[in-house]
Amino acid sequence: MYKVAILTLFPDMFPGILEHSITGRAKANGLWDLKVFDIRQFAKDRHKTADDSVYGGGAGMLMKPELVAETIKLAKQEMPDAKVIYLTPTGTPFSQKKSIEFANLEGGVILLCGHYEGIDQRVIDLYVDYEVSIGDYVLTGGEVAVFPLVDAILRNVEGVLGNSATLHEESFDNDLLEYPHYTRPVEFEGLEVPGVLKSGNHAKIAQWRLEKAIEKTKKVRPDLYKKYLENKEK
Ligand code: 6GU
Repeated sequence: MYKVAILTLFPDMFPGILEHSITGRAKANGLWDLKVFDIRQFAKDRHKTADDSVYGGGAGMLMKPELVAETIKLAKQEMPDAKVIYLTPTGTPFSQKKSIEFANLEGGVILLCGHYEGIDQRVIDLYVDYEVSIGDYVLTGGEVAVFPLVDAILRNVEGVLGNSATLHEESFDNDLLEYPHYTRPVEFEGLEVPGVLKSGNHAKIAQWRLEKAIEKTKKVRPDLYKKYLENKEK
């Protein structure tokens, strides 16, 4: 069973969407497990303060380091071999490749959701194994980012997708976006299904799909297309 721990100031947000659809079914089937840890539980004062001001001045607050550290230590008691991943806009970009790497972590993942301006650097230095961002935009907190991150990881966990989809080619394999898909009817609002897809000629279909994948990638993701060309030469 793949183990996920989420460390957050907003435990009520979970399991949320992870309880639905494919990830929800996989959880019900015992393929993965979620434990949510409330960082605020370690707050000492009557107001349960979880933030503090930043040394050197400036706007914004930081999560109190001792609360974050205590929560990580508690999660590690249950998952001693897990890696700690801190979700922050200043992290390494998350990717399909990273999602596979994280899915293969035997000890599971402890996901730390950042809030306010983030966390004290010493907590990162002492406890964090990976810092990841889900894209070049700023979210209100790591909780929002942890849903797509966990979903993308779980797709790579044995059994989650069922056997039908596992060996299926998909976007970001070999640095190409996927080709377009069609279903019935043959004609829809004046547009026809490309003839080759109805030909039954599997070599021709594969060739057409590759061409379309290249065309699409070149148009919407020139950066990825460049990578594809570079890797193809090797
Ligand atoms: Cl992981 N957290 C926040 N707060 N903003 C982000 C992000 C994470 N990834 C992109 N933007």
